[in-house]
Amino acid sequence: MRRWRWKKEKKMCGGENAAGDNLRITMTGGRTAAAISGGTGIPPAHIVLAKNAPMLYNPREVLTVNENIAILRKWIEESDNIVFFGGAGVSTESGIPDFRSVDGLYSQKYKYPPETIISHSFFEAQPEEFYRFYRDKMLYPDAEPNAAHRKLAEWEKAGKLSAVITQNIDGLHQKAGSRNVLELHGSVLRNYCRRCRRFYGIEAILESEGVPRCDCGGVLKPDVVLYEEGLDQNVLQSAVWHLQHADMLIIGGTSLAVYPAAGLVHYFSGRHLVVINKNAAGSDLGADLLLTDPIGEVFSALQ
Ligand code: CNA
Repeated sequence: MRRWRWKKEKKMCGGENAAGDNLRITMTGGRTAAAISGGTGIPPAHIVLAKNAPMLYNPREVLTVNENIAILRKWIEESDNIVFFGGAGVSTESGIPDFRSVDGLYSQKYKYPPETIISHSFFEAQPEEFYRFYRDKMLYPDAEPNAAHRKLAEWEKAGKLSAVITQNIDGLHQKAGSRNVLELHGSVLRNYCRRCRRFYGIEAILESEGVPRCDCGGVLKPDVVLYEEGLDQNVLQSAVWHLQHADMLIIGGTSLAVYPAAGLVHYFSGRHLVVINKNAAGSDLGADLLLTDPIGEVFSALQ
């Protein structure tokens, strides 16, 4: 039912209302239109609740992009315990491809599927092939944070955001200035010797050929959670704690297809759930606000 609704909404997404505004985003949630509109300057008649799905066919009653940004801005102003949960889509506007978009890594052809190559058993069996793919497709040392990374860091500094929970392994949140970053899947910036546990930076991988080795002769392994490997329990526990205590959760740029990470969002029970994703991922979470614009553009509009 929700997917059906989403498709109908997507149909609406390309249209225009009577005033010629672009209509691309739809409200859902348990509040009344009057409650949502309060303080945003948006007439309640412009607010569509999911339970009134047929109304989506009336373009005059669908929110414009700017109206949704106004609501998001108001909620952010009111919040002092925002948690952001993100994935690879947060960094596509920094030039790092994601996995599951049409032009993502999974759509390209390799000898083995990417999820096979970046698995624990593949690393053990064929480390040279692993590192060939890894150097070619997973390392972006020159990537810079975009507006989304920067805004999240700003909110943390201002005491509005308590944690960034990320599935990303690119270190861009920290590069933007975020401090409490819970890296569910580790980081390509850290690598360790499997024999003596000495840590190395990304240069050790970039400047070596074949299978990189420690001075002691041990094989280096990225501090990244490969498929078939478990997540760090401390990071998981901290993520659960922050989600349980948040008053607002923004989920952005993730297909929510990788578990157990994706299941964590269900620990949130605060006031506002916002999903920002270019495709339908997350549309079944019952979000209060669903935005389908590129996340960097959304965060830029919040400046
Ligand atoms: P995914 O499965 O590739 O999903 C990405 C999602 O983001 C898709 O639903 C896209 O529609 C959406 N998306 C893409 N660009 C944007 C954008 N600009 N604005 C809004 N939405 C966008 O990636 P997930 O993170 O969900 O999957 C988890 C994997 C991906 C983790 O294990 C990561 O380590 C892994 N990964 C990380 C990176 C990185 O660190 N930058 C890059 C590629 C893959």
